[in-house]
Amino acid sequence: MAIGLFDITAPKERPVELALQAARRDDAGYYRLVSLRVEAGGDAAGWTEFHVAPAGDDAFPGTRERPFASPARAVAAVRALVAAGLDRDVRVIFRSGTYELKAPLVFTAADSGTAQHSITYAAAPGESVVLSGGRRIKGWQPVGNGHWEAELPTVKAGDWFFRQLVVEGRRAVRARWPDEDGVLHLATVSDEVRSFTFDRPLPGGDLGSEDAELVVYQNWSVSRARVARSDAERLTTATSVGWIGHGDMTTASPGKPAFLEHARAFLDQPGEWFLDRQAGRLRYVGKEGGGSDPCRGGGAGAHPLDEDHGHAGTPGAEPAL
Ligand SMILES: [Ca+2]
Repeated sequence: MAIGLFDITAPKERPVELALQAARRDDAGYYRLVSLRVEAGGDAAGWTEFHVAPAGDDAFPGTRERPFASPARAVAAVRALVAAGLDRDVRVIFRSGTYELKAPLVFTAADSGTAQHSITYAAAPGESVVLSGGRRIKGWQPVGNGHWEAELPTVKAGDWFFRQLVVEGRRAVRARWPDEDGVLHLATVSDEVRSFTFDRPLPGGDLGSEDAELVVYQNWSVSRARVARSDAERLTTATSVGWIGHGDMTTASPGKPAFLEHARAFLDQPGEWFLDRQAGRLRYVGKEGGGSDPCRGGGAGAHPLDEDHGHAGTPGAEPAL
């Protein structure tokens, strides 16, 4: 079934905006209207609107002309309306750009709309909005062989550790072995599914102190476990690998493909990275030609906000936005 997308907006000087959002072509060949929105804009039409823009200011009132700067400020403004009792719908409109969050955005019942009035957070029509939990990493230094390093005192202090690095808008590869064009295979697996041998010797000596992980491709899932210790012949993980007790389909077993991830010894391909927790040093292998080094790329962002902020909550307390 064909779906047509339209975005028709009246000129700014006219008070009414018309947006024909989607139309669907039925079997007879007619386009069927899915949703039609006619907006008069903000309070005049019976809803409250807040605007957020990267060039805004949290001291501003959050209007279209004087927008907030941060999503958190908008959430606080909405929360105040909820606390006072909603008497109309609320919309928060984000202008295009990347919003770097200093803390997770957490929504609770205190942010909720009601059965009568909704709360909507949305990008401005046709604009691209990114909410990023990344922290920009600065101070990259070349250390030879096309490698770059950045000192991260917060990592060394034990206050930060991350598993993702974004360079030039793309998720970089945690240093791995074998590289993406190959795998190794499990040869033997202990009864408790924590001790393994492979079809070839392992590099890197004892990987137990490097936050290395064993990744195993199961039949319809991928398992990973922290490496507790290893040598060239045998590797032991901190936990059992797979969904144990569910048969070979989901449990690491001889013959399954696997790879190792995150050790200094695996840094041999452009775009790979490794975070030395003890030293507080992040190392990145620059891409050939130098055009993609993290310095020239405008910095790299690691994403520390992947913690689970879900709330068990009480029944009926989930926010309705
Ligand atoms: Ca590698």
